[in-house]
Amino acid sequence: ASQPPRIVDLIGVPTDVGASARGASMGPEALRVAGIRQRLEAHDLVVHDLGNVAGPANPWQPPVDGYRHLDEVVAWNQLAHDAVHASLKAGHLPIMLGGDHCLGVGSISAVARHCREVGRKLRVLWLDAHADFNTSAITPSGNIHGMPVACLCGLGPQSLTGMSGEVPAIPSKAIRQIGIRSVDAGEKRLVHEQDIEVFDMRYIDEMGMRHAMELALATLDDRTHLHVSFDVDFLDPGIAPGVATTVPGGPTYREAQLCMEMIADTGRLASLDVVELNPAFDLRNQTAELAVDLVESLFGKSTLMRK
Ligand code: NNH
Ligand code: MN
Ligand code: MN
Ligand code: MN
Repeated sequence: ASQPPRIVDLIGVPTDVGASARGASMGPEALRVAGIRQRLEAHDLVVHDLGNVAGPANPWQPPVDGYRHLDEVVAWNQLAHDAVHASLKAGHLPIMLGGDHCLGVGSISAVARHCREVGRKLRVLWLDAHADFNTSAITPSGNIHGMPVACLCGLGPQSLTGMSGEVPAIPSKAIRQIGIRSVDAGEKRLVHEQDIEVFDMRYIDEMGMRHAMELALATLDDRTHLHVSFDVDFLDPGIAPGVATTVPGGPTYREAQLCMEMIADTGRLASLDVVELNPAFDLRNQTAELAVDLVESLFGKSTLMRK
């Protein structure tokens, strides 16, 4: 089997329609200002910055039937889906610069479709403080950024669940969630029902990030496409204040670095989302700079020991 592609496509998807705080739409530009392109180029990657896709404005409305801005979320996800799929089809490695995490539906359904087309297995690592497994019936907010994993597993509106051409887009057993520490009551029941493999903060406290990642990355082989969906609120708010939905008690700087380095060591990373960065909450772009630092580690930044 082939090595992962070394041409990286940066795809900006400036949304905040899936959230109830404005500002994640400024995420792509903040990541560019923090030097994401240059930092990747320093690792012998060829970087194509494709700019931002252009979708509908945020109508800033309350939820309807359990969904806030469903039409706009579908439109933006279709754009994300098409851009990510085109990048994969070209043999490139797409990095989707969000935008809020509703975009995980478009991005990962494109990855799932691509994997079906080329006969690869899929592993999705969901790095997040939240499980993102709500449905319209149980959501406390109506915010679709709290629903993408459920949608990918076939629970949600057809306009989102069907985007890859098959429902569910991915089997729940393809998913590993890491860093979870905020799960709503109804959501918790669904995560158990779907048997999602979760390495929550309690697990990381007791067993360590190293052991969690060893298990999350177990059984990858050279036919596996590894996708990382990196919600920046995964990180402890003390080091990453630039998100709208901070939850205390997240991974430290070193734990986050180890997580990324262990992913890099697999050599299987083939697509990435960086989402929920919200410059309106950030301090002097520090969270964007940290996210870029961690992305660099995902692509193999390492100390002398492992060079
Ligand atoms: N669980 C909450 C909700 O569904 C919060 C989701 N917010 C996130 N998810 N940032 O990653 O509204
Ligand atoms: Mn999320
Ligand atoms: Mn989150
Ligand atoms: Mn280096």
